[in-house]
Amino acid sequence: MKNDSTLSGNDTTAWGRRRFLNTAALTGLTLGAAACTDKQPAASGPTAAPAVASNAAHASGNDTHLKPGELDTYYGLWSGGHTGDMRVLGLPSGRELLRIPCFVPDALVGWGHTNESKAIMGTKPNGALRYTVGDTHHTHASYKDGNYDGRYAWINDKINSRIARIRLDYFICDKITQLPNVQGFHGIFPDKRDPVDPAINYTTRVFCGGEFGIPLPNAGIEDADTYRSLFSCVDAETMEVRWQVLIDGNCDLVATSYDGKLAASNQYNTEMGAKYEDMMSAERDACIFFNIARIEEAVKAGKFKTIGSSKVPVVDGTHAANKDPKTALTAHVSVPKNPHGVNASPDQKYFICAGKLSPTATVIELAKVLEWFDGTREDLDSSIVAEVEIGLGPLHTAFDGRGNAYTTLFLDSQIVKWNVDAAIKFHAGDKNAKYVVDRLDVQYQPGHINGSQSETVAADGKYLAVGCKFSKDRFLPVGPLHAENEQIIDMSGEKMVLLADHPVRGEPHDFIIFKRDLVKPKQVYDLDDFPNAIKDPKESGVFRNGKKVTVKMTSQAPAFSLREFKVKKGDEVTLILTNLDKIEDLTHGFAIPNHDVNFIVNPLETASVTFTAGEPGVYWCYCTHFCHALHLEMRTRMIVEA
Ligand code: CUK
Ligand code: CUA
Ligand code: CA
Repeated sequence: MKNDSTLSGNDTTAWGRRRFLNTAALTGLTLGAAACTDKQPAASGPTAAPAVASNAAHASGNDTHLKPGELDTYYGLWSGGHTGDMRVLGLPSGRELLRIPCFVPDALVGWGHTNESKAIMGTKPNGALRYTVGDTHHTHASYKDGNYDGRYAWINDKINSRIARIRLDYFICDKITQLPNVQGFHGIFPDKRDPVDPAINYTTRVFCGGEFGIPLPNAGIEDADTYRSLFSCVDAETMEVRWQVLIDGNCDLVATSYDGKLAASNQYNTEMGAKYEDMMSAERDACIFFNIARIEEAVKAGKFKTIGSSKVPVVDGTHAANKDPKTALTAHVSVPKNPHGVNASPDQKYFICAGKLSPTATVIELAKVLEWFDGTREDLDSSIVAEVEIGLGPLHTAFDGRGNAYTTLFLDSQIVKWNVDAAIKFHAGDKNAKYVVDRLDVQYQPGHINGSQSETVAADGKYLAVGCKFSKDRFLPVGPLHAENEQIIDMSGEKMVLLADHPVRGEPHDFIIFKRDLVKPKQVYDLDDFPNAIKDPKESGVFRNGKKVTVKMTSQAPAFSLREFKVKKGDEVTLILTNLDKIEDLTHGFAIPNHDVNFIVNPLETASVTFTAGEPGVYWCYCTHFCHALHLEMRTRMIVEA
């Protein structure tokens, strides 16, 4: 079935024996990973095709090779994975433009070192950072009228259940919130409008899926059968947790409807197993739907409890409490075997769950789920309008705005392009409906996929990016840790065309791609944004209050306002630096030898650090960011006296 675009929906015999991934197929999955050591690429063994072979011949002319000085037409926001940051890419070139630190300290910016960033990241009573590791998976941006509005993006930290907000005017993280009573916060998705108030046609909530069940409250070791997880709603503006929903099973990825009424999460562990064998014991799991308006009514009516020391209202979304559709807060649509990924189609009608351990994609019609909540549809599972076989190990789905879905097949190392309407017809009994349009081998083992503007009403079907977990032979070997392979695909034609490979540091997971004119980045700060700004170099100086010393300084190329400053050994020194240069791109740095201090100040930015003055001596504080012909001369002396 490799790259066999002739294999269509009615070709069921080819699929029969692969209907479900059982123990044997799971062995295949293990082999897939082990196959990295072989010459042969994993699982289904696609051969490495020449990367850009057919590009020149392709009619669309989509080209990833920009001329020097030429700008990209799209932004990509990429999750940074283990580095705990968000990466900003230009597309279609795939050039990395920026890393925005969030959850993990960053040496360029001084993130996790400046007082301002520490306040956002959170500290222990002794002033040290609460966490220095992160694991980001999913990033999504704020919406207005079904398209990105360029205000915010959000990103999750799976390890410590934190959500970070990125301001898309300055491309900085400005708030981080930790979700109470959640472990393994995985899926994240903003709502697209308010379910009740039509005037609120933009994002005001961000939904967060809790993946790991834990004792609630998490005190002592209890029987794993009693573990539960929570679905959380965070206020997009205040970043406070508004409410949580207690559920059976788990949450994984999250999707939201365009009308604001529904959010959903795929559930792979409806068994509530504590071991993987248990987690895959059932043939079907679920996609859980949350009725947002009803949940908020229940919270308003006081129908909630709280857990442990958290004050966040928790409503009951478990099966037992939600049997009556007319009052139910949640609904569970049956989906085959350990689904991974749930994605909202840009025509606003469907959510698509990928099967992972089943070779199928399940198409759920949202209007029918709403009918169940209204009491006019008895059988909730009849909201499934298609459940079609697409290939082995389906994970995530993107869209082109022309009715086609593009799903990654982890085990087959392929992207399958399939037509949603044709799949619905096939499911309804028209065995001549050919829903598989094209297949493309990718290198190798793809996870997330996304198209330009894919998860908006403005899906434009130009570029597709796919995050391949294994790169194997695609790049120069650099020891045991391979780069991952992010591939760019031209999706504008009937057939997909692979345009380029890009090595990336692991492990990005998810990303979004949107038109460049949707954001209006600012390149110079406003002095008034910083309450501690030193607006005039004349305010500079050393101000002592017992053992606490404040050093106020400004920078203007090629000098700091203080050419030297004196402190005493053991002083608690807070140094405040305002960059009074207001020219675009004129950033200064500030490093103090042997004091673990290094940070930058962008044009008209103020940042501060607090440290203890060390052994008596002279310490040359220098500018670490090339700013001027006299950059190397841009220094000041910290004189530490006994
Ligand atoms: S999960 Cu990584 S490939 Cu965290 Cu979005 Cu599917
Ligand atoms: Cu200032 Cu370099
Ligand atoms: Ca399962």
